Amino acid sequence: MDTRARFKKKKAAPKVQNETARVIYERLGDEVLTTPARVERRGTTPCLFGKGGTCCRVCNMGPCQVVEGVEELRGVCGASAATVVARNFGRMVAGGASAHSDHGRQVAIDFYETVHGETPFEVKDKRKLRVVAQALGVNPDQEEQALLQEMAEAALRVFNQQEGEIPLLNRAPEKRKQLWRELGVWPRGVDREVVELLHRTTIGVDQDHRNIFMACARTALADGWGGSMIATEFQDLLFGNPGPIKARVNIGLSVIREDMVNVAVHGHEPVLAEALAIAASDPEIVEEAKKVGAKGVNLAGICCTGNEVLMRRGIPVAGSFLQQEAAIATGALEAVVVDVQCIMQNVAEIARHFHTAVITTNPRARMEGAIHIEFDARKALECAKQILREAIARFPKRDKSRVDIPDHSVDVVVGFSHETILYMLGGRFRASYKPLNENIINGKILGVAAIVGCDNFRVDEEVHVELAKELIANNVLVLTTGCAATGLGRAGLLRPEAAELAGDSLREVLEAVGCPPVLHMGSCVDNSRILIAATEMVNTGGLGEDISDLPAVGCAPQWMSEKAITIGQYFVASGATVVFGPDFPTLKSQVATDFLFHEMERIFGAGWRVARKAGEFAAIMIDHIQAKRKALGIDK
Ligand code: CUV
Ligand code: SF4
Repeated sequence: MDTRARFKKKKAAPKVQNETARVIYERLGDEVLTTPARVERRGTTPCLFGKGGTCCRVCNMGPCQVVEGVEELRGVCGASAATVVARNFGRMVAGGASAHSDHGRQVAIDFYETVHGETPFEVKDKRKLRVVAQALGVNPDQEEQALLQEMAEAALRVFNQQEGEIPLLNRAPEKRKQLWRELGVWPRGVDREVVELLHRTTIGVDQDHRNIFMACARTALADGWGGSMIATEFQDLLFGNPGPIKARVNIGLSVIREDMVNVAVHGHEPVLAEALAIAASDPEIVEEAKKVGAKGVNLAGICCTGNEVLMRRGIPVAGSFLQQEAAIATGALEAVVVDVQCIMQNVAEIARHFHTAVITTNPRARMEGAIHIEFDARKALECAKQILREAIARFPKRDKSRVDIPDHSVDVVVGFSHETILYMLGGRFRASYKPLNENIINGKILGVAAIVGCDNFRVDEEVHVELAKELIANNVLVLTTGCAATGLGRAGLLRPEAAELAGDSLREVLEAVGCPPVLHMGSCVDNSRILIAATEMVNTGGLGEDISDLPAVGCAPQWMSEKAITIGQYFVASGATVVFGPDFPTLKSQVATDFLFHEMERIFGAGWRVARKAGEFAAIMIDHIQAKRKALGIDK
């Protein structure tokens, strides 16, 4: 057969994991190269050495492909597969920690500027001030202005401190703290740990995979209990602690409005979205939108920025990571405003085919084909208005014949910060985890599982949904963050009515308080809320003395970003076992993988696992919960 003819043969449409995106892409046809089409072109098998973690390119004698157990296939320098895998893993942990922490640092700077009167924001959540002050080692009993300033400085120190201990880890259970001290993994300062891990993984430095993985634990802890926790807590202080709120997720006519200027906010730092939300209701801006024939300016979120404003303001989420292209391809977005992280370069390519402006706002993240309007919290409203004006100017260019907004959006109830759970599940005891613990002890709730992390164009999105359904059917309460949360929202699992899918005893508990079976706790940095919730469960009593005693488990079934690996590592180092899938970046070294999966279990009381299908995830997670129940003597 003539090869050219084979090439010419029209390919079947690429497989699209997401129903809403599929509908939109279908109409797009071959007009533009979408991410699923790129997946298709590249084929289903990514580079094997890269995938399994045994491709080393940290020096110019390589890159070397290394094969475990074959002496002559070590790296040129003699590096073993375990070393190469650990180094690559370490660089992922450092990358992920740097992302969350650079975000956290920015929040700390915004807070600093705010308490010095330099931004239009103010400290909204005064109730939380004392708690956070104490966690940072700041004396809460002082005059408010002095307290705020001292807290701002203490927050910045979490990043640039060189010696000693990051104070926030003191929030952990006593036993865990002792363990961290004994193991020497209590992080000194975020920046120091990230730099040191990068140093240790260059050529010719740390060549003991165990030692590298312990450094990974230390750096990851600096993220979870440091950078990410600062991001969460100070965002709460500035923009309010999320409480239960009704909203909508997924592309639909109430999310992307036919009669309004639509602006999608995509990325991670809520300060930009908060400023846009304030500016969008400014009478001046509304007036300008009316002049071009729109009713006003409508905001919709994408990725974690979406989760932030969903949790605090009930602003709808148009989509998770998987839907960033689809949102534009509705033809009804005037602008996509981005800051940092998880913004695919292909977004600019899709936007080029529509009237949509891609607006970058952060000096760290520019993109070819985008307009750059730098956002500065000190001039937050001016910047936000300038951005919205850019969007308003595009509205007359919207081609109505190309607008197609599938009406797929779904009701959700979100806002389950640790404090919300405290009040909602607290029942008659008020603000206590006691009823939750009791329901776990008496077996009405089997245990708690977290489904977190990304969605991924190479994975079937149904994994999240099937897994969540199976867990709640087995009376496991599910917590969720990140893009997983958005996916579970699309499937209707964030509605209180979804309690009917839960097992009888879980259902009874949920219906008594009107809670959905899956609790949306926020963005990826808000995984730090899960650390606090877990600690609270330990301190409340009856479920052991450490996080590793809890009948609890985490997972990231569609992980994609390095950030997910860092999150997994800090969960494990904090005592919570995690299951990742559909693959894992160390699998080509049995030696290294054994350390993460088994040795860490002995050291930290928790380990990594890998699974592929929803059923495998559920089996591992439910088994784990049952084993912990047995150890606690509360199995029936
Ligand atoms: Ni930070 S990291 S795809 S947005 S969860 Fe979404 Fe969440 Fe992963 Fe990115
Ligand atoms: Fe190869 Fe060693 Fe250089 Fe890595 S550090 S690229 S294994 S020679």
